[in-house]
Amino acid sequence: MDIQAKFTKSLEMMRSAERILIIAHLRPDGDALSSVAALRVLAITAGKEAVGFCQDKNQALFDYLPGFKEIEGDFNALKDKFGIKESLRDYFDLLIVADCGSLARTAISAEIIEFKKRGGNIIEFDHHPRIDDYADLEIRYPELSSTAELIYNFIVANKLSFTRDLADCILTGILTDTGNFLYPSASDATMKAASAALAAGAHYNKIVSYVLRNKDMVMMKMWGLALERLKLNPRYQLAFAVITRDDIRNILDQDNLDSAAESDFFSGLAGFLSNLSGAKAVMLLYEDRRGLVKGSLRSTPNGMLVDKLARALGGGGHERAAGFALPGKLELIDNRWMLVCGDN
Ligand SMILES: [Mn+2]
Repeated sequence: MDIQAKFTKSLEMMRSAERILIIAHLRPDGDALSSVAALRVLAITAGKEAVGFCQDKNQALFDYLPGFKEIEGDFNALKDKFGIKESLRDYFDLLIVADCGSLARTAISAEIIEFKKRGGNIIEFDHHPRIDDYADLEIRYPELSSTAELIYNFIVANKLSFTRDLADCILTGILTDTGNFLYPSASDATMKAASAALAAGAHYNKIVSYVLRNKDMVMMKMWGLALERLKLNPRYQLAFAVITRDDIRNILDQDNLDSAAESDFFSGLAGFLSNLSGAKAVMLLYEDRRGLVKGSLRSTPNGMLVDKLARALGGGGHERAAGFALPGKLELIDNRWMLVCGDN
């Protein structure tokens, strides 16, 4: 199915539903909250009952988004409110999952699988690479900057009215996931979506200041550590930073967090590091919780193209943003970081 057909079909599915639950990832960021807020506005405009949900939503983040207060942040409270005893299917007939990457990041994967078993429909809107395959209609475009940009494309493709409320959502999601247009994920199409949002009256100053301000504490600490570790290899003009499993555990322990959301902390970090002058590319290396060493490569402006290096290491990506994952560990040997590959 091509993209236009997917957008048409998803709108048809929304229109033929009655009660829609819209879910984004736990500990939601600006793109997750904006996606839920925008889809909720679109569903309500289509005459539907629409409920938004993000587990552990922070009440202070992005509170200007339309319907922000109505987005549920606690699954048990949501169940009580809608009298859900056995399954989400007791009340809802359509689920829309946005910006989640994996099913686990919804915080309610078992409930979603149960909903599907009982004949409920699921649409997925996402810009992360696919991890789980469960949606009846999957609209996934990893090349897009943000789920908000994807929803903007949905609005345009279906010729829906792009109101000021929707424009606030779209601009918030784009600015969050591109670090205010600093990361290479911001393409010319991203800029066009953002400028359409401005033309539709999005509150630019307010949104920029929220996006700059609302950095999560754990994310700040990870970024601080990466900046402290940043080194430049003068021979290749390659800057790099190394974060080990122990480092990550230390930071997560201080804030009592499990590691489910840690990929969020690193998304954007390599892009931010690529602002370093004097380097042609940056490489962020970290040990993930499954025993993989992950490498994120970003080209600096006028820098080297990084996709070849990523591919040589078994990964892939674009010329200016690429990555790889290898089983192994990062070890400091004779004051040099080595990637020691495992045999699994
Ligand atoms: Mn996102």
